[in-house]
Amino acid sequence: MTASFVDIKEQFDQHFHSFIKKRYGTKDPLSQACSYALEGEGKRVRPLLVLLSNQACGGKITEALDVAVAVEMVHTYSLVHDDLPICDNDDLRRGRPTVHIKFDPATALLCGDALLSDAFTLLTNSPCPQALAMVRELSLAIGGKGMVLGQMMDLMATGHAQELTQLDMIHAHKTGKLIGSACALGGHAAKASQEVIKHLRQFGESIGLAFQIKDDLLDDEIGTGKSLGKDQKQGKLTYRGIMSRQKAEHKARDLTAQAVDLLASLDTGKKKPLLHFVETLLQRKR
Ligand code: GRG
Repeated sequence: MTASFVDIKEQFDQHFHSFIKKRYGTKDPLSQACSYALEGEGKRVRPLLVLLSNQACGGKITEALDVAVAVEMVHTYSLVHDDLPICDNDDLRRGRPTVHIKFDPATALLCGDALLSDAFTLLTNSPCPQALAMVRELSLAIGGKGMVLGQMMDLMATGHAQELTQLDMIHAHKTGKLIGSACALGGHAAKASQEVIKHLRQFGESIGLAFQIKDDLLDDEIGTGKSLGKDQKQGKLTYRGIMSRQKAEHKARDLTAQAVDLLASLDTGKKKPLLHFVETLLQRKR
């Protein structure tokens, strides 16, 4: 039977909170910081994409829950580090003080490091050889050829004249790679074929770019939970900075349609909650 989005979200939340309690439930400052960072009210887009992609391939949710948690830990690490005074210097994240404000910058740095490493420990809970393939999938997506490279490209571009191809390249790495790997990891956990995993990765990368465009559109509106319009104020390249609202919305819609086409070979009923979720990402208000 195909589980609904609400069922999957409930199962993830339950698993996630019991993991946090078990792993970071002690009173030491590092565990407290990790627990605080993970418990912030995020949208959980990436872990839900793991679980929905896994279901779209006919996988069992019980075999993908730890994988989904690992992906949210990596995402959280990136936010904790990105908020630090040496990077974006943000004091608000997910509607409350950032980790370095609540604790201190050194603790925030170590909290990000711990979340990143612990995420890989969790991936190795999967049976071999999937565990190895998953470690490779995630590390390639977030390292020096993936998300971190995207962050570096963003830093180098800040304050300079910018164009669309450069912006696409930055966000394809900074946002798209992790989201692409989240979808691919759902396929790995379901023991899908290499061909299906490749299509899921490309699907997620396109969705990731569409997600970033939507994020930029929301950045000049109220209620995203981060400092309002901060990217634009810092001289950062944004889609809204170089194209009209209408064009940006059109681009996000085109990318999503292209992504959906990549999943043509998957069972219509099983992929329905995934496609519905992707549509809600385009319509989201935060
Ligand atoms: C090593 C110092 C150092 C920094 C690395 C790689 C990196 C930090 C940062 C890149 C991550 C980043 C901030 C990407 C932007 C992508 C994005 C749209 C983030 C917000 O994601 P949401 O909206 O957030 O899913 P929630 O809070 O809902 O999970």
